[in-house]
Amino acid sequence: MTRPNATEIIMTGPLMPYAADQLKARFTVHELWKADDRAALLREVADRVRGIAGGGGHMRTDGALFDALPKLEMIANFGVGYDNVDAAEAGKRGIVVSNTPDVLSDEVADLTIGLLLATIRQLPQVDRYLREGKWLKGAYPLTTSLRKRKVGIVGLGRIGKAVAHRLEAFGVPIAYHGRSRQADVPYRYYPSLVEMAADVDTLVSVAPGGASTHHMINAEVFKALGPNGIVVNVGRGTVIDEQALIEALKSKTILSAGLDVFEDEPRVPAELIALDHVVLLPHVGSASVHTREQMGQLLVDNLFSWFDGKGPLTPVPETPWTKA
Ligand code: NAP
Ligand code: 8YV
Repeated sequence: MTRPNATEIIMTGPLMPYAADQLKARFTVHELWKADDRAALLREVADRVRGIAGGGGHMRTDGALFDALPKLEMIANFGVGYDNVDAAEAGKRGIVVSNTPDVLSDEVADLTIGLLLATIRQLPQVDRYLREGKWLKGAYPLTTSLRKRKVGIVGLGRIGKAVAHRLEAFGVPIAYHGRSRQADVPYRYYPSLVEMAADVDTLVSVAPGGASTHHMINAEVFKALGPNGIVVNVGRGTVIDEQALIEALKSKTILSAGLDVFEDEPRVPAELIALDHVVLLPHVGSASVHTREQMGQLLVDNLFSWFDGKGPLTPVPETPWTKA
């Protein structure tokens, strides 16, 4: 709906009504993904649009879109990961990008522990076994265990730390890999991912997407992890070389994997789906009503704060903002 004299923004894809309704109450919102001719809509609104509300599963927000929207001031991303936004290019053009950190960390960490245990104790497979009436013919085979495992976390950030905190209660040794050693964390730091993989048997990746992490978990890492190895990925699919993972699972170079994220979502390779010794989730790490509402509210609050002249609440590091 057009609101007289209201600031105009674009939504690049659907947002939950909880957030979308608040945006529509204040702004004139152009729903780009609904337009039959997106280029024509962009031409029509080019000189008026000052903000974008977008999200992980939406269209890529990059230089081509910035070119089309010369008055663009701010992009509010629905999600803490913003690899779908060219934030470096936005920064060069003075466009601010915000994301939704912290409000989802506990939810994603809970899911990560669930996925880790489901993978190790084969919970979906065990459930299928019972439903298929196989228990009547005999007990399910014994599984591997979290006991005696050593866990290496790839990306010990906000969510990685929440995962590590939970794992402490399970009594397993914890190590981490990132670009730098962190002061004040009690876990062993590995500057080399391959060396960490060789010393642990369970990798949990919570690293962001983008060029610097692309395929960092690859054939060499799987070989180092070894035949008892389990890989859990809740960060971004592009961090794992998916084809190398499929080969490693088929050849039993590693034991199993639990994945919430994939290289080309929502498309998951048929070869992966065909494997029974993996647990696959459709990117549901933050997908509870409670947490999605928190994320939606933070997106809305960022846009409102910006257009109230108070700056963004949670800008990404590539577009820092200081009050003039
Ligand atoms: P964060 O606090 O920024 O943590 C990211 C961590 O990754 C940091 O510890 C960083 O450490 C490390 N890292 C970054 N680049 C790296 C590189 N090139 N090599 C090695 N380590 C690197 O972010 P967060 O809030 O924890 O979120 C992490 C990611 O989780 C998001 O970006 C998103 O992709 C994903 N996520 C997924 C879901 C889901 O539903 N599955 C939900 C929320 C978030 P250094 O700086 O020391 O390298
Ligand atoms: C969301 C996520 O599912 O925050 C992130 O980085 O991956 C998830 O919380 C996603 O961003 C929504 O599109």
